[in-house]
Amino acid sequence: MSNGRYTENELNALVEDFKRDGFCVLRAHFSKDKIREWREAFMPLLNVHIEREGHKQNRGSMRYYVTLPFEAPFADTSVYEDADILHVCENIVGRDMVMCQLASDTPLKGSDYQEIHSDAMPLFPETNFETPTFQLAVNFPLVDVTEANGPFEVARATHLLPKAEGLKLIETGAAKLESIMLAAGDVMIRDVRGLHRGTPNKTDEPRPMCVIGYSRRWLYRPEVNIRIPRAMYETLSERGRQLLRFNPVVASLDEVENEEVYQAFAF
Ligand SMILES: O=C(O)CCC(=O)C(=O)O
Repeated sequence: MSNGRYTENELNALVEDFKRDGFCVLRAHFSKDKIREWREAFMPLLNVHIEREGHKQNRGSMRYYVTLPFEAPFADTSVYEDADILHVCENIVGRDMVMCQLASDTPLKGSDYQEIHSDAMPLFPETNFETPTFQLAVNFPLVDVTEANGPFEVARATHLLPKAEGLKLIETGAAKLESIMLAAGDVMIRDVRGLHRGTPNKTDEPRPMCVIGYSRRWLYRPEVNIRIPRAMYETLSERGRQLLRFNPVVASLDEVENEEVYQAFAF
């Protein structure tokens, strides 16, 4: 049960939006100050990533996927244990869900349209069958998204379709890619299979979009994990320990390999 901003009815409506469209949006959910704090901490990390391994262009031209370290300000219970977000997510992927990803996607000037894709491979590729939702991305931008800085585009109600069927709907115009205009503080919860793409950022400012992954407890994505420093682990709440239970606990973040392993991303 949430003790957040929304009533039970409003939360149920968000879950219904999600089930119908493959995503739902919580407007003005985080404070502008919180988002500013994250952005200020994020920009140096993006610069280090670009310096060290930017040549890999891991999400296409001038577009970068960067894992966020599980330390302040990103290891923030007011974000990853947010009552409303957890309520919606639990009602979709189960009370025993896990948090498996804390990262960011950032297009810069020179980025391009990505191919239309899903973020997960089919669970049963030998069949033409898609299951109910098993993996969620909770996305929130660290700047206001505008037409100019590369809005995320998604085709509504493609999350439960085999990819080829979804693509056909888009090709024939029966489904349309829509720009999701999120302001700093807005949050989108989406099924990672909803067909989507990144669009070009034509401005001089990066457009970081954070992603927190929550998934069914049995899902294993070797491309993502959250390394939890031992000292941080000791401070986690009971709910935090439960959510993060399958992630590695490490002595210190200085000792872990920081190279991004999540390179193949479009399924
Ligand atoms: O950042 C975006 O707008 C979309 C990025 C994306 O879909 C991806 O890299 O898989």
